[in-house]
Amino acid sequence: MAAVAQGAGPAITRDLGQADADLREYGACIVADALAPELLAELRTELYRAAESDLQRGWRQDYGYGKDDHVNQRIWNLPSRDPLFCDLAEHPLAMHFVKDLLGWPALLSSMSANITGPGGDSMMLHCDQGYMPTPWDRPHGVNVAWCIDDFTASNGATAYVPGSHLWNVPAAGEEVADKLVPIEAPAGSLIAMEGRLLHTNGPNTDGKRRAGIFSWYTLPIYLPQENWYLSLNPAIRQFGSETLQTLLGFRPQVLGRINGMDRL
Ligand SMILES: O=C(O)CCC(=O)C(=O)O
Repeated sequence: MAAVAQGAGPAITRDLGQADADLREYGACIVADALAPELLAELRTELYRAAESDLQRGWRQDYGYGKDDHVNQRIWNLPSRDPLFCDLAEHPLAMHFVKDLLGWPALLSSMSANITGPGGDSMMLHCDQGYMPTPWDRPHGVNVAWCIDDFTASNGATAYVPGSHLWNVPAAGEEVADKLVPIEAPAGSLIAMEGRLLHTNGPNTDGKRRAGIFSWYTLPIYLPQENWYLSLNPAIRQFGSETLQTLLGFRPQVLGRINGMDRL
């Protein structure tokens, strides 16, 4: 990745009205202290436990989104790893941005962690709704990212092109590399990125891992990226809240009906 631009883009805020405005202007917003310290600590413990378990069992996965990188570790299907991640999927702040940008009902398309490791490279510059048919004139999804570690310019922080959501293009090449801005935010912050925003993660050059959790929500007309019907821990079907069942596609509305009905 080329040198990153500094100083552009929204400031971190605690004001949700400001965050909503930033999301519309820049395609991203950053909310400070979104996670209470105790919850952040628990999430961090569970996430790194899952990462370690995958490493030890040989279940480790990389995901360079079009690039061959074997340093960054991806952990998919987080709701099945621990109920804490289910709570995070329906966290009031996440639901705020989902309802604001997409309306309701919406689907949780995937929920995964990206742990950038020392020496890890950036993934391909992309926008999350890049697989959805164009032309676009609105977001069809929103990615709610949770900073589990501090995000810094040297440890692989998410980097994005401010305002690129308004270009309405699925991808861009190296010509935009000098417009990339790293999102520097302390652990416990939330970053919301609307689906058309061009972004990636930065290279990690500082010797420590950086974990972020990425909850990708879409309009309820798209097949989810994670096949919840096959991969979800059944306990979540049994005990999950109504909001969670809706997000996971188990509360049919217009689509996904059973013999034409919205209940079994
Ligand atoms: O790890 C990051 O900072 C970015 C991850 C990302 O771009 C994605 O999951 O779509």
